[in-house]
Amino acid sequence: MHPAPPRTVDLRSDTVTKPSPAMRRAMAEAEVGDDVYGEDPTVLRLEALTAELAGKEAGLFVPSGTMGNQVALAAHTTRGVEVIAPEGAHVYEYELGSMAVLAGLMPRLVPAPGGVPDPEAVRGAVSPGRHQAPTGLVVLENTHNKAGGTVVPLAVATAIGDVARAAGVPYHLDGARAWNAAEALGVPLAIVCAPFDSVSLCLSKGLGAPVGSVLVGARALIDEAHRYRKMYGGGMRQAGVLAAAGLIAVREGPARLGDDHRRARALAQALDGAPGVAIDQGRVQTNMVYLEIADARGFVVELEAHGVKANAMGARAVRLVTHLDLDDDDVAFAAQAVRAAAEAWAA
Ligand code: TLP
Repeated sequence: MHPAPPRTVDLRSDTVTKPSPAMRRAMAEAEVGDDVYGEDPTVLRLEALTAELAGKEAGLFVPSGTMGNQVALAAHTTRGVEVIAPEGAHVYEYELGSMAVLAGLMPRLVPAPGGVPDPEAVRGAVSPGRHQAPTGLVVLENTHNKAGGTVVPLAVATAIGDVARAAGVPYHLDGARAWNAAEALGVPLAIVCAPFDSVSLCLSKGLGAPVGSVLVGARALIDEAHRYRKMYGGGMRQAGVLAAAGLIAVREGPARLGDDHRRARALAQALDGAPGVAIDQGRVQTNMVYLEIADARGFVVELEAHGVKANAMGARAVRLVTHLDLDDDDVAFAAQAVRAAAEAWAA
């Protein structure tokens, strides 16, 4: 039996953050209307601002990153086509088969070492569609969650876009953490989004909003996605109470993502050489640290007993994520607690 840990630091995800007092105030005071009629001024402001920052024509506020991806996938395609995506993609691994269930789409995964597919592998995966399902869409993820929060280089994202264009199919970015990619690359968000026809951007991850994502793209695509948002149950009526927090997240969140990245690096370095744990330091590029360890689920239980909450992301992978609700002291505590858990585990 372990004694109770002195405190608990939650590193399960950057989704666990609580809205700030300023967000709660803005939510209470938000100007609202019925967003299904396009009449919520706060939602419209959030959509316009996010689209502008991403360098796209229009935006659509949706309840989650999953819905942002799924309305985009449906709006870009017809039933019975293939969607090319990198291995480990969230749209394949963690969206409960929704592309198949909701839109009749079939995923075709391409290898993506470190989260980065080879454009030639994407070219090779394009199906002409005589006896096979034709390719209908290419998807990329930046940063790539399951590969370690890794950043896809701009040249690769552009080259894959060229492949998609040559094949005559649209190109979607799961940009749940595109702002993290922009921070790591030292470029504005619009540069990360430039090669894509649509991008789903999450406000409820590193930016700290309690709820919501914005899908951005050309007006016609966003109009079609609006239809699917309603079909999928995402017509939220007086959603300005949520968009008000989202506006603060978009205005103030990106500037502090560098702190999360610095803390993830510090955590990874502090854990270097911990017994039984391997860390690919080269993949610690944004706000995630992946530990490779035998029996990830068992180790997560051990970690919790030492005061750290983490997620197992596979049989041998434990993910630690830095976020807005942590400070340097929390990260130092977590580093020491993870090391102690690894020592207890190895003993
Ligand atoms: N990812 C969650 C889990 O589902 C794994 C997390 O804690 O990281 N795209 C990417 C790349 C994501 O990481 C996530 C969330 C989503 C889409 C979906 O966002 P939500 O949870 O808002 O539907």
